[in-house]
Amino acid sequence: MEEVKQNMPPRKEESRPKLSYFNMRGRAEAARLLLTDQDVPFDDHRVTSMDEWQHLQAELPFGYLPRYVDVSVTLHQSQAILRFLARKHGLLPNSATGQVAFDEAQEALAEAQEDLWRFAWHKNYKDDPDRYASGRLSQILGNLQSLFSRNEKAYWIGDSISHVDCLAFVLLDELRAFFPETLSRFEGLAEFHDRFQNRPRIRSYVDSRRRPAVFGMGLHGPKIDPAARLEKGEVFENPWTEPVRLG
Ligand SMILES: N[C@@H](CCC(=O)N[C@@H](CS)C(=O)NCC(=O)O)C(=O)O
Repeated sequence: MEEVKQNMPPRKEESRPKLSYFNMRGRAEAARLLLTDQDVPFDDHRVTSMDEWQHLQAELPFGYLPRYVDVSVTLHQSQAILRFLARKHGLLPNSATGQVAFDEAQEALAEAQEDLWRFAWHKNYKDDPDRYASGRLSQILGNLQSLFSRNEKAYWIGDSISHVDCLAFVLLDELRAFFPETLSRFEGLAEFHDRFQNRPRIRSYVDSRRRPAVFGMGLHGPKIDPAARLEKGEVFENPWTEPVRLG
């Protein structure tokens, strides 16, 4: 029985990776972008109800999404998923020393992302966004711009696209939506954002309705992309609240 199974080609749905998350960009978006840019078909599974979430959560080792499953691995933790995808699709150099610059940049970007997301959970955060923009956010972006300009290329690290570029785009794109003036002061980062967005497969994803309209959740509910093309009556279905009307 086993032998027969080994000689059979994998069924199509088995060979297709599955990325599970919610109907938001959040911690899954960089992986979605990487798979999209590399032209890898995948099942973009989005949990939209409490019932489904409770069942799935019981299977998860850390109780959180995203989860990535393919024929060889089942993986949790968004940064580990990204690194795995980069290795699997040949976007990382082989040597340990060649990889450290990617790791350093990935960690710096992930830290910046966490900071931005935490900001949206601060009490009264909507009252004084300028203080965050001109203080902490500008300091973070200054450091990131120095890191980016060290490479003197179109990419964050190395000579071609990597998971680090996908992660950077997710961060900068949320800034494009909520802190456009701050982003425009960091010209190198703003140019990177526009260049990345114009990669053909990324462009068609960004312009499509497959892309979630919601960045993530904050204290006041879903953070909606002001540039999203919403249909009249469109709702954001999620496990935590009643469906939220977007359009
Ligand atoms: N360190 C984890 C954190 C994962 C995480 O916090 N996931 C959140 C969504 S962003 C989640 O699953 N929340 C579900 C809930 O709390 O009900 C990662 O980066 O993957």
